[in-house]
Amino acid sequence: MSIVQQLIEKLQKGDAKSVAELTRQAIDQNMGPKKILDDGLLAGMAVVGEKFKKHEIFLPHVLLAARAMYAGLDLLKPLLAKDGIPVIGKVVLGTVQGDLHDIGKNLVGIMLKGAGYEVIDLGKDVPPERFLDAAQESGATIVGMSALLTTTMPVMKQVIDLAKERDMFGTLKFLVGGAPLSVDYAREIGADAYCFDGVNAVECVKSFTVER
Ligand code: B1M
Repeated sequence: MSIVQQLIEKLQKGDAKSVAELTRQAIDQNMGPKKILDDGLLAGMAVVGEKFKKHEIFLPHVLLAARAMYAGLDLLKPLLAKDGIPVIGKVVLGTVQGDLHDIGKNLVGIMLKGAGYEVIDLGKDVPPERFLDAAQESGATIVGMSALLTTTMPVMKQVIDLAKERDMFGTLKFLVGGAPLSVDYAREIGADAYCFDGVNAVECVKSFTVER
């Protein structure tokens, strides 16, 4: 079995130690970091995402797989930068105030980083002004917000309204996601895109499918 196939298998099993070892081996064999990422780690995560969607695996498996992915990604990060994968944009990312669900947001962050974006991850329970301050400080042009609770969804609108007040609305693109959201809700609050998963978030960031 090739190293990338082994990576895909071990990542699915959430075996962080083996994923780190295999990633190290692949690096030592001069496999390019982009190939290790795309054909190994991201391919493994894509299988995990599909299985999770079909209820073939459950949340603890997703968490373990994500941890294994980080074990490999940590080794690749410096090489990816050296390999000249250009930072194609900066994204401020966080779970909105009052909401402690950060697993989906973290997966989105991984996918965006893998696609070449610099991610400024503000964590969870992030107050509205923090999103905008971070964008201003970092020069990011994209703000990504996650919410998993119907009670915290309205915080996204508060962020966008605050951007309008601060005259930042025209210069920022707002990307929203999380299980209770929808395209209609994204439109209603003035967001530029609603994304249903990490892969889709990358596509959304690239194309911004929801029109204002
Ligand atoms: Co809570 N929880 N939870 N929870 N929790 C839900 C969300 C819930 C649906 C469970 C249920 O009742 N069936 C329900 C919400 C109901 C609602 O409002 N609609 C709920 C509740 C009610 C609560 C509490 C209020 C429970 C209580 O205390 N009574 C409480 C609230 C705490 C708070 O946030 N203030 C609570 C707490 C928790 C834990 C802390 C125990 C834990 C979170 C741990 C953590 O995140 N570190 C937790 C969990 C794990 C869940 C479930 C089981 C799983 C969520 C998850 O991580 N899914 C969830 C039930 C469920 O969804 N089946 C539930 C996996 C993750 C990969 O998917 O987050 O959807 P998801 O992310 C996806 C997409 O949505 C999308 O991409 C991701 C990858 O595919 N996406 C984005 C997400 N963000 C995006 C951003 C983007 C783009 C795409 O761009 C920026």
